[in-house]
Amino acid sequence: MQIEQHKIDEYNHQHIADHQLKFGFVAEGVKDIEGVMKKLQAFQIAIPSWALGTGGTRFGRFSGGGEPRNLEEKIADVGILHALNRSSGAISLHIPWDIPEDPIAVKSLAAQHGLRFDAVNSNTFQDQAGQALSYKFGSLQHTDKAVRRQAIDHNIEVIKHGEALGSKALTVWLADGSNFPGQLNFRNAFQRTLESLKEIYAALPSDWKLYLEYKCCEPNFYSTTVADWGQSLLYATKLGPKAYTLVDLGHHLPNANIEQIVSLLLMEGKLAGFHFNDSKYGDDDLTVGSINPYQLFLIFNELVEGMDARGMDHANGLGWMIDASHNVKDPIEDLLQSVQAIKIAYAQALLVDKTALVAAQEANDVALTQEILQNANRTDVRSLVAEASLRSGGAIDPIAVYRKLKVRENLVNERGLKTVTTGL
Ligand SMILES: [Mn+2]
Repeated sequence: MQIEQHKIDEYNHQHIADHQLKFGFVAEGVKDIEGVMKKLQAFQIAIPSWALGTGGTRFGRFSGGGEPRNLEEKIADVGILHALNRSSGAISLHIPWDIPEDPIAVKSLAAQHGLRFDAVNSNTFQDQAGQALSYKFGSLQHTDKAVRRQAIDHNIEVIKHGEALGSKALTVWLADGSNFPGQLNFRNAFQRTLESLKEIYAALPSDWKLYLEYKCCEPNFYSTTVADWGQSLLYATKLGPKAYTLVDLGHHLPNANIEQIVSLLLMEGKLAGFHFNDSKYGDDDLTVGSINPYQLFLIFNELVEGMDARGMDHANGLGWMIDASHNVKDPIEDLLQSVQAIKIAYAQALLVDKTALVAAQEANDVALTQEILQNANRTDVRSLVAEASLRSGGAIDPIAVYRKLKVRENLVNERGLKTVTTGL
């Protein structure tokens, strides 16, 4: 289904008075409200193709109804999201779960929904049906050169799919590592992985980037061959200027200071971008902002400060993507909540009084630095995010419209109750 613009406008019209009251109150305290609005409107977050189906755990999956059955229906779902919030204008494909059979048709379908294709993601963390060699003991790190060759070729094939759709980056996340002490020679694993990555890097088109994602543990429980930002940065530095470190919020050891990692990667010009999610225990893949919204704000504060220091465009300077699983919610509602949380944190970061903060930092006025940050963080910016959506043709309250228009019920009618999303 496609959401008709007049239905969004109708909802907005009914709630405009209340919205304007709230917006006017907050906007009055913002120095450059029009500048903030422009930045909020421009900021787009890519939706991964695997997030449109209900996620699960290794113990089970409880699917909802009306899940997209193919790539075309996944694009339609991102189209629904984008129509509602005007902030989800890109889709990130996972290969081989979503191989575009007819790239020209797929590209034009996406364009009809106002969507572009973000980074493409390869998959060497599982064996596909009919695959010649197994990734049981790793892919790019494997002791057997033939397995490494297969994994390299897969990544090059993913680049080709991405090229046909207009993507500009390849995201590599490796499950490679070891489950038990002694299983792996760490240096050999690193060197083999580096050699494999060099071949993939050499196949990148000139205007492409390689995003190397790290993860501290899981699925391997003893060591991971790209385990943390230091290791990812080491690979990225050895590979060259087109290689960058990708930060996934759920891929750190507990209590890691992610905002500091972000700050230093930005300083070095090696930050690729983000996979947004939230977690309490590990790689929980929960809705962005559902557990620790203050950390998200602190991360955005570093992002804004670091990007401004380098003169980068906030909307296009880095890759922004959600990577979450929402295993008991309607995926579309969950994604609307995630995008909302990201825009709230971004808006709050834009409100930080930078001049005052720098002065307080230089004067070692610790209490004042905290006051300045929390003053921005404690501002209720929801009406600013709503106004940005409204000005771009989206809904003041995307989830309310989604429910009012009974989108999920319509999707169940169209697709059926027991549909299964490819890849899950
Ligand atoms: Mn990720």
